[in-house]
Amino acid sequence: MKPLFTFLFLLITLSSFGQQNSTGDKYSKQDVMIPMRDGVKLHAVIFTPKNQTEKLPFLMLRTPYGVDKYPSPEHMAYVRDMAEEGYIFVFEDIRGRYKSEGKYEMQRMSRDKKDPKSIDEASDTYDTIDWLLKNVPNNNGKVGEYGISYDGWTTIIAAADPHPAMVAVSEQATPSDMFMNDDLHHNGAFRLSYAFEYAFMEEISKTDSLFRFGNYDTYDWYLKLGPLSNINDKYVHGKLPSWNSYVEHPNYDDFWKRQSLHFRLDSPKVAIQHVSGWWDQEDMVGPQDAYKFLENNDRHNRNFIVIGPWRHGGWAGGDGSSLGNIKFDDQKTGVYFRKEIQAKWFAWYLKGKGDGNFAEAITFQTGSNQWKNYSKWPPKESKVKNIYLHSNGKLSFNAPAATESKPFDSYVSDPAKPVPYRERPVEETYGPGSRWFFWLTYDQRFAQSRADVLTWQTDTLTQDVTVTGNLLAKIYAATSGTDADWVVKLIDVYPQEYKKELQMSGYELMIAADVFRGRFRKSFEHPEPMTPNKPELYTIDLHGIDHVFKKGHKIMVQVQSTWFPIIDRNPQKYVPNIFKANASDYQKATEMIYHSANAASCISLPVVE
Ligand code: PG9
Repeated sequence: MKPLFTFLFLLITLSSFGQQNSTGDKYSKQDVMIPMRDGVKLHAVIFTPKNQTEKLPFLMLRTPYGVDKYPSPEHMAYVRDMAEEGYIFVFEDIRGRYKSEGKYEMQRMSRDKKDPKSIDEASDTYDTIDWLLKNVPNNNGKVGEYGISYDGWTTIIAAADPHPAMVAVSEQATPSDMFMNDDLHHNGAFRLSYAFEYAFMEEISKTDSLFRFGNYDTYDWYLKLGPLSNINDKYVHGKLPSWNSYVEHPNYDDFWKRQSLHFRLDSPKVAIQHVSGWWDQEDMVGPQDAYKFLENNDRHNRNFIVIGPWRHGGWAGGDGSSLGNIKFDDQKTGVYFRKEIQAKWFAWYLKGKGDGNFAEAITFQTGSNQWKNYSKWPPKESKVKNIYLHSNGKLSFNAPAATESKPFDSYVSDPAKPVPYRERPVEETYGPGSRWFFWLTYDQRFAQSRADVLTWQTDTLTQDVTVTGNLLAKIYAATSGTDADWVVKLIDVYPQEYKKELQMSGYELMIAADVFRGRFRKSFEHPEPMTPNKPELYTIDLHGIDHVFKKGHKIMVQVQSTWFPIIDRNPQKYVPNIFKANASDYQKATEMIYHSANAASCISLPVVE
């Protein structure tokens, strides 16, 4: 185990911490221990402006990642604009983490409201707010909360059951359902490297600690690991409660449902802004889902969404004019978000400043590289058009005819040689030199050259194709085994000679991608073996995009059956619980992807014409 000195995402997104210089700081810092209803005390740091001239609202962030490292707010890019405006900033260690007392539970379940001593993140937030209102002088009685990822989740959980003083929140990159999407699984396929490394980081001690792989390329480590049972047998010996839960809950049972936002949100009780990144490698779907759940009951028009061209938390630091290799025509999307969206949101709701005029949905449309406002997300204007797979690697808006030359293409998927999810070396997720943060933007040519990855592409586009809204992949597939994973990627292929930026010529940029674990095709609660060689339809949610495939580019689809080690290897032989599979259960299989007239695989694209 080694301490996490460097690479946790917070340290990156908040990297403009600058030097702490308490005498030069504009805010005074106070360390407090705040009592909760069950007697446990939580640690918080409070920053108050040194030259406070009026009563101010609180802006609060609650985190498992340790608040002692937070400098005076005007030194943090993430909140600098708001620090200039003037708030009382509160950063709190959640229960059981860093200097807070009590027991940590990852994504704690809702409390039993009949028991007055029972607690959860909402009650801890409530008790904190109660204490702040009474103990911090010169507050205006209003509270806002914000935060990214886990801190976004603590925000939305508090907003679902709010203290009356809470008026507005900005949940950013919250996970919504850890079995269906986000950090731990996608459509039931287990996010092995993330789930293991994160559980270790959070649960082996009270402070963040990285697992010591002793192997820079963790692809090798995970492959040599063999069956998943070796995690407990050889390395952590039952010490990680979350890992033990993954093993005990391989299907979509009550454990996952009770944790999911779907089951915890009803209507927006305070003004709520959801913030998401198109290339968020951890919790891309959470805010889109949370917006959707609340939108059904948004009677007071309090539910808003912002989606930009960002990695996980990328809006919190840096100027946001590029992401990995992708440039956005000099548009400083991060600066724009922080100044024009986030700061204005809280200024209006907490201080009554500004015009309170917020578009329901704000997206940064990629490809055209423009900010867009919509009155709903996804907007109604788009019309669904299917783009179909054909023989000979062709992709087109025409459905396959009965004369299609062959009904399917196939490949052999070998669990002993899985397709890496990004080019090796696959560094530790949060380890030194990690390229995890940008992997969704990496060039997919490395995968295209493998025999176990199938590729289809259109002719060169003669006009722009604008796709705005939610995508579905509808893939007819069969396996010679009794279980299989289907990974589907929608890719924007840059021109082979891209004069605008020569080094991007031929670049294959993933615009959307996801995985589906075949055993769950009929039910996520009750998996079933697949029938060998029987083609069946798999409908895979590829989520929202707002992207223009430009004239001169091509649209590509890639399909493969491994994405390792972000997704664990499917043994390809059905076993009741993959966490308990034996080494001998992992078997090669032939996978068939259909493109015939009566099994026409396609991606449904919401096209704007
Ligand atoms: N993606 C992280 C996480 C959030 C919630 C639960 C588990 C992990 C994070 O960045 O905080």
